[in-house]
Amino acid sequence: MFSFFKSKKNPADPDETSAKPVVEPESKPEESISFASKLKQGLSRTRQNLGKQLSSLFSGGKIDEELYEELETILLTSDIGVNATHQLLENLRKQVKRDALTDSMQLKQALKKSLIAMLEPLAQPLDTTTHKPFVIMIAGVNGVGKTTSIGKLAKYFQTQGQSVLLAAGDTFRAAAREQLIAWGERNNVTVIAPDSDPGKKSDPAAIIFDAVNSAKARGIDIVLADTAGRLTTQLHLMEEIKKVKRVISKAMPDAPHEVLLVLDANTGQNAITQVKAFNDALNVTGLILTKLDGTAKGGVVAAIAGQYPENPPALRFIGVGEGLDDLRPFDAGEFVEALLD
Ligand SMILES: Nc1nc2c(ncn2[C@@H]2O[C@H](COP(=O)(O)OP(=O)(O)OP(=O)(O)O)[C@@H](O)[C@H]2O)c(=O)[nH]1
Ligand SMILES: [Mg+2]
Repeated sequence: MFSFFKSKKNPADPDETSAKPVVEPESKPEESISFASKLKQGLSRTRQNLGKQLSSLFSGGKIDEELYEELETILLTSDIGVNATHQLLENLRKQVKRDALTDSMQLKQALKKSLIAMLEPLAQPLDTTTHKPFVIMIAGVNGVGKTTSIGKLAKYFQTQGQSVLLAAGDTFRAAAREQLIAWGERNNVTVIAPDSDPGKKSDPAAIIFDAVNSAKARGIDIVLADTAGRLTTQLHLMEEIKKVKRVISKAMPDAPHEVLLVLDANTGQNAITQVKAFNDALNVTGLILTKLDGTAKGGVVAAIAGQYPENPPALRFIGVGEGLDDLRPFDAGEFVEALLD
């Protein structure tokens, strides 16, 4: 059975490290547009596509089997997935019966209600006050938005009054170190990064181990640990990230306190495969869904919910752009409003 519960840690020896703190210049003010309107704008392609089909379907007339069948087709082609589509239809039929709905015009509100009911269990905010430092490990396939999300999270937690330290645990990609340092500079936070000498090989587990110890010494509230992107089929890299997690627990027994899997909304149904593989390897405790701006695949949120009706994963944050303010905790009502108008 699938589980989003936190794992028991296996001990492992921390490696030697060449980690160094990198200190911060000034941060720049960012212009802010309301997140709800960004989300709405971001989901406009999904909304237009889905909305147009739904409004012609819900334009009045009898609620019959033919209508349910058409609705099924529309939902399936919006990346909502088979499981979620069937759950939504079942819920809709119940509402139609219970409330004695007779006209298809009444179905839009009923569908919204079903969708909110389905997505609500995903909205489980992250409580970072249970440990100090609260260690968050970020994982996911290549290019999904891990490092960018760390930058945004650093800003988010700081606005909540928490101090943050970043660990540049992606020692694989040459530019990754600089990318994280740049996010650290924008947020005015310390980054623990490997030696910049390209001749020196550095170990991601060791960097993060050092970062956790450094955060303990400095009394920092939250450690955000970046990791290199990896495909779920690269088994040696999946083993490597398991080791990273084990080594973190050597620096602090309960850590990491949160394992966040980052998913790109554009991947559609493949996101489900990624959730399964990373959860098998790491016991994922939360998800971030990025790039909801400019995607026609916003329905993947429902697909995730539909996949685990008994044990819904925690969708902690959603990302709607590349700016510092473009990440927020997931809110089912806000999301459905943006998706369906
Ligand atoms: N439009 C948009 N772009 C995003 C979002 N999040 C990340 N990106 C972009 O996606 C690209 C990849 O982001 P990264 O943060 O480098 O992704 P990563 O997962 O760290 O990549 P690797 O470390 O190479 O695996 C960058 O160009 C980001 O600006 C988002 O919510 N919306
Ligand atoms: Mg990265």
